[in-house]
Amino acid sequence: MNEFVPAPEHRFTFGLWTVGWLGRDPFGEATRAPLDPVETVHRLAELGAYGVSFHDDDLLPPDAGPDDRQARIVRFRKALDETGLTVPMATTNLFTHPVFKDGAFTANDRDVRRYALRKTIRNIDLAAELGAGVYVAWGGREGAESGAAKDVRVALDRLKEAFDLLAEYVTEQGYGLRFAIEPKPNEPRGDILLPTVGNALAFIERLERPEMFGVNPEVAHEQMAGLNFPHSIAQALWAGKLFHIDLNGQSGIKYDQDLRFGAGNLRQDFWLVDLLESGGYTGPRHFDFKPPRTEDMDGVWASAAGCMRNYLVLKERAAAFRADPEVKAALAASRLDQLALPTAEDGLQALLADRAAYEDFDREAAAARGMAFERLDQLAVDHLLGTR
Ligand code: DIG
Ligand code: MN
Ligand code: MN
Repeated sequence: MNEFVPAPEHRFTFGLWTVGWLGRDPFGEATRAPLDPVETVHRLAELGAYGVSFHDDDLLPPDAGPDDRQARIVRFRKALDETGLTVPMATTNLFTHPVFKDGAFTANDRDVRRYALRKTIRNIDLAAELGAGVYVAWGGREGAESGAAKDVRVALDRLKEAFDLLAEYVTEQGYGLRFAIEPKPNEPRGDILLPTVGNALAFIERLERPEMFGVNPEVAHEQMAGLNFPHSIAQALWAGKLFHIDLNGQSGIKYDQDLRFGAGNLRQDFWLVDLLESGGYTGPRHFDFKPPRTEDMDGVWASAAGCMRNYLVLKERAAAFRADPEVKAALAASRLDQLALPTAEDGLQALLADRAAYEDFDREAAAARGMAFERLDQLAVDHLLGTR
């Protein structure tokens, strides 16, 4: 079957660190050799990707001298020019080096926090130079394993201070960059600050320039907390704060699996793609996944191709669901059109005076109505399974 062929118009992007993951985990050594970012750019272009994203350290060894740094940037830009791939997003590695063992922006040691800010600012300059529109901040080490080790209120003061400074810098430089905070509940810290989309949205509202900040939700991270990822995305969209997204797969409440997209909770993936394709999100469909350490390089590229194929299959299945006349009838039978009606567009006084809303309301009759959700959901399952 020749359909579901990825193309740049689909805006699929991958982190250099994903297909470049060496396969090292807490229980085993690397199973793959390092991947040259230039090869990654060419291979992803061949697969139909639109762009790549990177942490500073993925592209530039932290101790690279100025000449080496510049040569690597020139090689990377040449590959981008040759393939037409873009760099919509960049981010900072504030979690690998031991210096960040107690965090970066919320490390107890003030000098570590100042180093983390300067490391971030240095990569913001490169991100702007490469045309990125979004700068992601994943606070993987911002957190604690024990109660007295981190006064969370004070840590949030430091986190606010860091983001306010970064926003001040981007504004002063005139960069067209916005920030996307990426929540995660735990791992590698016992508990990570800003654990869910909800926490991040609430935090953003307390910043000095909240309009410069949105979220970068990741499928596996919300699902690790047992949450419904499409619901998290719906609230981010509702708040106008879905600035970026990390797509991957997760099967239940366990360690962060970072499976290829479509290999985890397929029902939530179906509703996610339905929402992304109808909810006005125009950003990259970014994959932040780890090809299992069982795979050789052929397996890595098959895994990357699978991310995009699964998205395109779900996109087609969701569109077919929405176009199905029986689905439209089933949505009406479940009164989704009524949900879209304001409850009291006639205002408070009219509501208080409306006897049908309380004094004459037939509660038993209303309670007796069936919602017809099962028939509606079975239609969705049939479309997901391709049996309609
Ligand atoms: C992990 O899910 C994090 C890091 O890989 C990176 O900082 C971020 C970018 O999408 N996701
Ligand atoms: Mn993850
Ligand atoms: Mn991620």
